[in-house]
Amino acid sequence: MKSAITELLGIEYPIFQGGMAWIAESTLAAAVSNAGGLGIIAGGSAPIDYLREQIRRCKSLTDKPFGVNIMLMSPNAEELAQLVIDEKVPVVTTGAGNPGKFMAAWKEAGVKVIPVIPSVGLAVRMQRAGADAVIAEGTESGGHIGENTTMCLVPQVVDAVDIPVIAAGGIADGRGVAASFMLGAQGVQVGTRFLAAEECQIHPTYKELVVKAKDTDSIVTGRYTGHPCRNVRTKFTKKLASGERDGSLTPDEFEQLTLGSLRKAVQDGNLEEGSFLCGAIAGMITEVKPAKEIIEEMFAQADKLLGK
Ligand code: TUI
Repeated sequence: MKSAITELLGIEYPIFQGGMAWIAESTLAAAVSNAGGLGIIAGGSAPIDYLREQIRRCKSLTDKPFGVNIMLMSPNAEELAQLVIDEKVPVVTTGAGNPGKFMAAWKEAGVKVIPVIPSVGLAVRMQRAGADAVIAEGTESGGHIGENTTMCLVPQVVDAVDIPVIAAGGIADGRGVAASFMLGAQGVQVGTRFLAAEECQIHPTYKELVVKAKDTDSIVTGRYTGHPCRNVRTKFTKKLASGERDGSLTPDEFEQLTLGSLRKAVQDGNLEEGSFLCGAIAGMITEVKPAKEIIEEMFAQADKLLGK
């Protein structure tokens, strides 16, 4: 399926695997790239030596393009911004902030830069700063989220910029892909569906939570800290949500409780203290499959719906 994004990046399917912190490592990224999408290694707040090793491992597992996501709130963002240049990573996506100060260096090094944006204003600023495309991410996404929905945000961003727009948030099958294209997007970014990819290295408890989730099983916590986050509804996240609602947890206490909670979910499957980030579409996901099957099924369905 050709689009401005497959042309820009030299990939077969216009799909990015989300750069999910603690989750998106080289095995998953290489599987997605080998299947014709764009696999992405998450920088998160991981040490630079680990990320260098992950980038090199990904290169050894695939000769296809892949990307690195830089979470701009990470203390390592600056070092990682340089690492992707040194390692000649072809594509960078960014999240949780404005990557403006890194843009000139990336452009000069020939890195394709594709920021995640939660608003039209930031999309326009990113286009002006030289972004090659933007990922318009709706509040349906897992993890750290903006306020606007994919359905409302994508067409408004498409109208406001001339560069290609990738839709993200709530997309997990061919219907979501087709809908995104109808809104004017040239590609999609998918996170939650890849949590249930065979190659995804998260704890089995995490995969089971995603596969068993119903439509009402995602919950947003932490609005009052300024960092709202969508997770699987568990005893832990229900406790956070009620502490936030009734004031029994101060924002500081909330931050203390959630410190390290993503690692506890991903590595330990810890239901008592872990934050299992997931998108609002988790309820639609019922099976663990190889990344290649996920992608091929998604685009076969989208092609049919789009009348190709
Ligand atoms: O970044 C994400 N999702 C994430 S990051 C993450 S790890 C984390 N750890 C601690 C605190 C917060 C997160 C888990 N999930 N998605 C991309 C995304 N970017 N969503 C929203 C934004 C965003 C928000 C504000 C992008 C730019 C932005 O700019 C504000 C500005 O500076 O103008």
